[in-house]
Amino acid sequence: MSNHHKNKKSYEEMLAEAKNDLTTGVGRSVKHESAAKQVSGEAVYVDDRLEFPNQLHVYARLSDRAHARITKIDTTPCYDFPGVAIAITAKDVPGQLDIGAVLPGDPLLADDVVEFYGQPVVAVAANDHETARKAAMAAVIEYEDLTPILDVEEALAKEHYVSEPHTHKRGDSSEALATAPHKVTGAVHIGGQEHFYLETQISSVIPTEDGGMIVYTSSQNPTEVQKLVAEVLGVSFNKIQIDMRRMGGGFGGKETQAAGPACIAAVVAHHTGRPTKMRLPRMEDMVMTGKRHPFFNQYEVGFDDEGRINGYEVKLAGDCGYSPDLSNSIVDRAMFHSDNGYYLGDATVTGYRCKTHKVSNTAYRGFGGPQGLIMPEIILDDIARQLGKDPLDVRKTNLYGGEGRDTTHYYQKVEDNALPDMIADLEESSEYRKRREEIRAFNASSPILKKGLALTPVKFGISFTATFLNQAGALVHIYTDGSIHLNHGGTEMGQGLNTKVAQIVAEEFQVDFDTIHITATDTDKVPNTSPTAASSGADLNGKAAQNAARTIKQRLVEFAARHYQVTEEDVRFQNNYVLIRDEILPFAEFIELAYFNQISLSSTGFYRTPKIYYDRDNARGRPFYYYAYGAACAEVIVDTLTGEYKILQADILHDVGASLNPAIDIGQVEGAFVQGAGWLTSEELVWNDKGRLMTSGPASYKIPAISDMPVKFNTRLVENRKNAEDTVFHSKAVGEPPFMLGISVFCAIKDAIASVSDYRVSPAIDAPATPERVLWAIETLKQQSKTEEKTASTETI
Ligand code: MTE
Ligand code: QUE
Ligand code: MOS
Repeated sequence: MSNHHKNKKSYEEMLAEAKNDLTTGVGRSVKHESAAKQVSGEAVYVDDRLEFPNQLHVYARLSDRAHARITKIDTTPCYDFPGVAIAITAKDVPGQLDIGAVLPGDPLLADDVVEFYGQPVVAVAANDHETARKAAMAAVIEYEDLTPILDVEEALAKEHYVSEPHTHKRGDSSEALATAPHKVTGAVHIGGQEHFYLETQISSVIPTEDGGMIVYTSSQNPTEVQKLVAEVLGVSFNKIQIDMRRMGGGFGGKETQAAGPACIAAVVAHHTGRPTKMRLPRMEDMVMTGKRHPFFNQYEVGFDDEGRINGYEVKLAGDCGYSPDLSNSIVDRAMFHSDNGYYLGDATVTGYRCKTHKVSNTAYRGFGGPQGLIMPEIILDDIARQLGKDPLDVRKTNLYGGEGRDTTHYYQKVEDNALPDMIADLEESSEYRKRREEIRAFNASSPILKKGLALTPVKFGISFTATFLNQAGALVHIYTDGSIHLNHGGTEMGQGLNTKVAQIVAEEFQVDFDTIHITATDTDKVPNTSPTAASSGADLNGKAAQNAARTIKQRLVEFAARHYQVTEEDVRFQNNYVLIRDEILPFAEFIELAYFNQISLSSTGFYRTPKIYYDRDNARGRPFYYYAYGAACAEVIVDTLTGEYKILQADILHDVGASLNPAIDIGQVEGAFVQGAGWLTSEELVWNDKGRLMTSGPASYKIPAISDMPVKFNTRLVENRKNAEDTVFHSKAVGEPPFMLGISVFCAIKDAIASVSDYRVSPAIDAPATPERVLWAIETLKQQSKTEEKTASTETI
């Protein structure tokens, strides 16, 4: 045995240390593995990598028509610029042109027709980015205009779809509506959202032997980038290696949209034999890449005197843009969440996937869920105003629970519903009732400034609804110094996935977090991975890594039992030590011993989610392994002369089961809430009548800033409520669910507006509720009140 363990501790010292708990394992607020490096600037993103000799930079020339036939492309003027290596069009793609994620429809470069303003047509590679840009702008592209459809309502009326409508149905909703004591009907536009990740889309490609490529990319879906790069080049998948260390934010925007730049760079590298990088400038990124789907939603809902819903008909029309991308699953998820946490009675929910000549919309935190989930919140507000009740009471009346009221409109049973307790808890801790009275009094005596309050819940289904995606793999090596190399199929986008998975492995081996080196996601290490999406990164990859660790651990236990002539139960891993009945060894020494005894110290791990299934044809099943829950209470103040507003206070209670890392989870909850509030308040996408995106930079597209944070922000995680299902350490997914807590801000703004009509009218307002829209909604209510007053005074004469 080696003798490099110099300052050997005594047996008693080691035993004393081993009695302590590990301080960096599961459930601890270990700091994000990249935090310090991100603050100091040492964290490496794709654009920070050292460039290679002969490196090329690519710029894409985009279509300036929403819908047109290409009649001419001439790239000869591009070559007038010194330093230009190549200008490519669709004709130069050696393999498959289409890079559609699920269904075809997304040509890498436009071929024959363009279908949105901003579609890449020509890509130019040069020695530097600026030369590539100038040369790309010199290409001659001529078009013959075709008629675009730019409006989702028009697409819906014309049945202009990217795929067929689909319905979830329980009971006879039309009969229920016909006999309902009361009804509300309405229609609302819900806006889309730009991802605004800090790092724009980027990929850097190096040609290798045998037609292969190494691709450094900022992608949530390395396996799909591998597949698509292989397909556009016409080579087998095993020639392509993807390396993805971290993203500067993804939010769903790098699930499918990262593939385009990677594939364009790969085609250039294929033709030139030179390393090639494609990084989108912010404006091009905003114009070229898909966003959250805007929706146009219509509803007709019947209810009783208590405000209890008994008939529910909702039509959800997603504006998919020009191609399918992930829209099938996204509109499905909107449909799955059009109940939020409420029992709907007889329900018909139909989803439409409308095709418009705009950029193809894609995944964004919540994946269509938010656009469906907001509907019952809008509807329950309408019901409350009509009945003159507090919206919170109407919400509580409709929660799942009680005899025959525990099954969703897609026939999944809601087990373990945390919402009644959580809402009661938050109602008390936020002093909802007291503040409701104070706000009524304030509004009665404040003619211009009006306050609003709303408490809204979230129930979000966890699992990919495309069931096969619920799988993950991992790879763990232990080296002879006891250090551990960890790799898994998930990707780090700031959400803390690597930190959590490392904590899980640390916990299994009972070693400090620092013992574990987290490495870049790499298709050569873990193959055939699912996108890091659907909030399931830690659930899936955490379990896979745990399984890999347990495989190695079991070998170590068997070895120790043999070697020391003890039973397996005598072998314990505890706080950086291995205890073997009366023996104790530091972890590293034990590993070295195992190595010399020819024990394999490397293993893969795999996990698939149990219990879930879904029959889409009959719209029935258990698509979700479990639900995550949350509730938020928001208070706002609105200036009725300008429509401007501020979030005065937000109180949040969120359920993450047994938290893997409370600090990271609270960060996710607060970040998601603010991002959700931004979606519904200041983030407005505007297109002109030619289909051109007018809000293509931070000057015209307003994401929340620090000054938009709630003045008082109280966030709590539910304590002592483990996930009832057998998830990794009984935790729950956290990434997306709290996004929809931002709906409380939208409802609070509507509450403040409703005060103008003494809460008798439910203001009709589209999302986002920008100051302009708020002002117009207030003006409309004021006009209505005036007309009513006049009528009333005429009557009394
Ligand atoms: N948090 C940060 N900081 N950056 C991100 O890009 N993406 C969100 C969420 N939280 C995101 C984030 C989205 S859309 C998802 S699906 C989850 O993180 C993905 O990670 P997870 O499954 O590991 O939670
Ligand atoms: C949630 C998600 C995704 C999803 C379903 C969800 C997601 C995603 C897909 C998907 C579906 C079919 C495919 C595919 C991906 O479904 O992110 O490659 O063939 O990519 O409920 O987040
Ligand atoms: Mo998140 S929208 O599932 O990437």
